[in-house]
Amino acid sequence: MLYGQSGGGLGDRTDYSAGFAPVAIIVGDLDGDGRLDLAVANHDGNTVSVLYGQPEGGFGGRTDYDVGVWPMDITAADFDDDGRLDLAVINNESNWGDISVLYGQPEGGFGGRTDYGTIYCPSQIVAADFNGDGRPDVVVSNAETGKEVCVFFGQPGGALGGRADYSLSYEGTGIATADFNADGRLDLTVRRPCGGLARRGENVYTDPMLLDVAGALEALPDLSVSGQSRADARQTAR
Ligand SMILES: [Ca+2]
Ligand SMILES: [Ca+2]
Ligand SMILES: [Ca+2]
Ligand SMILES: [Ca+2]
Repeated sequence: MLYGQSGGGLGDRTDYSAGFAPVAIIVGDLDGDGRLDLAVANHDGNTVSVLYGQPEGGFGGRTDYDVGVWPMDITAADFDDDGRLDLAVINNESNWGDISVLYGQPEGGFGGRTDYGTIYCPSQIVAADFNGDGRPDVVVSNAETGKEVCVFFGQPGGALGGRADYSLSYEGTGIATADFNADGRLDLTVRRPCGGLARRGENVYTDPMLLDVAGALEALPDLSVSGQSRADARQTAR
């Protein structure tokens, strides 16, 4: 951690312990005390480390929670609408890819872990309310063979359901959300790897980076829905 200094710039580094092979980190007030906390996904440790912000500054000792095998990315949202942030972690090697959700507990900490099967080899997870029902949803991209994204819609009570898989025409790994067409509904972008750079081998990309916009999961031209029709998927989304 490098803290901002009053005169500008960043101070000397302070190190905090995480688990084995940390790969992803998020910042949020996980215990609701007004101070920012950290949650770290530890790839080889199969854990998440939570470090709480301290009154005097800095972070306290970590608390580790078990997740699936080879966690890759982490996000936070209040999935069960109890006012406490919950954690969602994608695991690369659990059942060929799953999501572990850990719910914030009234007494502090996280529990009630629930795992959901997702697409093969997931690499990134983002939480956002795609269908505008006030409950956070999640979208997952995958690596290596990543020509698809998977969306789960938040259910009453905090579960993830209504899964819909969307295939892409390219290996898309990086995902981000914003209302790109200003219609009041969140859209989804999937980054095409290598962008304008050519890559040698089987997959050679020479086009500029594509920015595909899905108008509330409806309008992405080269997005197709597997396992259900677009109309069904839109209905699911609502
Ligand atoms: Ca806090
Ligand atoms: Ca919660
Ligand atoms: Ca939602
Ligand atoms: Ca939109």
